[in-house]
Amino acid sequence: LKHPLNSKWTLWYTKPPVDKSESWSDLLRPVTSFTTVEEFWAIHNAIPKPRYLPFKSDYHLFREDIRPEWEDATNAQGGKWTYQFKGKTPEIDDLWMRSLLAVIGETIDEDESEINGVVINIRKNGYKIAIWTKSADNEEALTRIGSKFKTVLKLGEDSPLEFFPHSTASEKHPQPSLIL
Ligand code: M7G
Repeated sequence: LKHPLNSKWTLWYTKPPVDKSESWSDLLRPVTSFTTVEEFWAIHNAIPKPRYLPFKSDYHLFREDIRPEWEDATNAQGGKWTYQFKGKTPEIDDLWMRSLLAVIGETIDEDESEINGVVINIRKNGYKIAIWTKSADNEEALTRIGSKFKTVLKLGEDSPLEFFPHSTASEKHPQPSLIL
């Protein structure tokens, strides 16, 4: 018996650069796609968990036909709710799994089409987990999504989640347009 998900999802991986000649698009690759809960678990159990990934790598899980890039037509008008975990964060694998389940299970938003994907960045100064949305100006929907995402990430009052429109991605010091 297979339990179908509402969408087909693709997992992407960004590998760390070996030298400076490699561009963003050289490093980003689709890994695999799935359409059922059972396929999700088989993949999740087979691939390295975030705490085993090297610095400067990312996982991206996006809905079918959406590339995990600001330039993608479905992302271009959107943005991301993001949180930076400082330091070692031993529970990061669990928080990433909770984020994946919330996104593929569509439990974060009743309007499922608002969420495009979810990303984890492995960086020297800590992990970042972000949910990418289709729009950046629908404050009511974004606030609803952000509050649920805070629960998924187990963030308290003193841990602000920040929303950045992708239109600010190329700025040197982008400022969040919403904070929860
Ligand atoms: P990051 O991985 O979002 O955050 O961006 P970081 O600063 O914590 O590492 C790192 C760099 O990757 C950016 O400065 C861009 O050069 C490149 N990059 C990341 N993203 C998500 C994109 C994207 O969507 N499109 C393009 N063209 N470059 C990107």
